[in-house]
Amino acid sequence: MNAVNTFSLGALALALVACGGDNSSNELSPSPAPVVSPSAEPEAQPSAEPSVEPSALPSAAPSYTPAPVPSPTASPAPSQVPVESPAPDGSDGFFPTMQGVNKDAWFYVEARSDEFNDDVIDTGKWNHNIADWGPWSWEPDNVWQENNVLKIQMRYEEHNTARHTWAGDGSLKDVELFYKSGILRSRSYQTYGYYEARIKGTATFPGNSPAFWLYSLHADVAAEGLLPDADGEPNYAEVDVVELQQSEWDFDLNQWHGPEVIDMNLHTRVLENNQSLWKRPGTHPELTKNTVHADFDPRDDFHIYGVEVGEDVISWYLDGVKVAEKANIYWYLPMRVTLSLGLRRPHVSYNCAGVYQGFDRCPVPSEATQEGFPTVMEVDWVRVYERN
Ligand SMILES: [Ca+2]
Repeated sequence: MNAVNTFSLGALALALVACGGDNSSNELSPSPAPVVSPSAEPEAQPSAEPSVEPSALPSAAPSYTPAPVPSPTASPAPSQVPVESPAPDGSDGFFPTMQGVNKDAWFYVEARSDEFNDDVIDTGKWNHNIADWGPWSWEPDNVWQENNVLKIQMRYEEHNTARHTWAGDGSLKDVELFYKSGILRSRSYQTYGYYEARIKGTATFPGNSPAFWLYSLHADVAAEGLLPDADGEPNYAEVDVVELQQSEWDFDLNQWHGPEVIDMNLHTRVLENNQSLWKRPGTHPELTKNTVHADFDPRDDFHIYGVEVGEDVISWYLDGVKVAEKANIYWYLPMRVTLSLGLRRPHVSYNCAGVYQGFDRCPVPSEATQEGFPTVMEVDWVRVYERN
């Protein structure tokens, strides 16, 4: 059930991890191939990492190789897209920002939407105090609202944490980490609907990934009576509305992706022969992977990133224009609406050795730097809808 696929390219051994989360399940379950991992809400057990650590944040970082530095020229010229949001102003209600939308078909879901125009986070609606996921260390003070936007910051801060290894004896090790970041997750869940957010990326690239995504918690799946009891049924669902600035490896061009490359992927774990197996972009691209090349640099301006999760089809939108689509085979579980800033190469590796031996992912002390940090992503609003 390993999410790590190893591609050998001559002398280059690039371990491509679909999207970072996969390994998480291992972190709590050191034993080989757990069936359905016993899971707990992260905040319920602060000492433990989530059994199914979602993946959007950690993403497909090719693990450590002599990294060609992404050429600055790869970034397209600043976008010509108007900064002005094409979204409705709210005077007659909010509707999905999609071309040709039928307003009669949708209603706005206040419980999972926010304009972020107040000075404080609505903690009745959102949880921003979530237990750490290994090298992704969440701190509530890295998330705040200011000037009508939500800000999520990643900062350089050396700290130590105790983590269970997932390979070998599963022992608890005290390890040094270098960055702390922030996350905001809805307290309620939804499955089908339209989800969109107006986001500006971080100035720093590469090294971090602003993400807007939906993922299922074990407790919610259980509460809905949707835990799998037959082969082919999922026990985890994740829809990445968008992951920006991931800087993954382009196998066609033999270089790292520039900041204009946007990922809109799916992740799931499906019961097969009594094992819960990952299906992710690295292993199942036809099922889960969308790579979109924008004609703008997401660091320069706000843009609207959206997805419609339908019963048969999942469709992704960029500034109201449909840019990708997948069949919806497994994504029918309840999911939480999430915004976060995840660590990326060169600050995280999937080839862990030395003091980090036994972990599926680990920091890279030789690359740790304060330069470029703190760095901040901004979210003007997040709006969620359901079909009438
Ligand atoms: Ca706002």
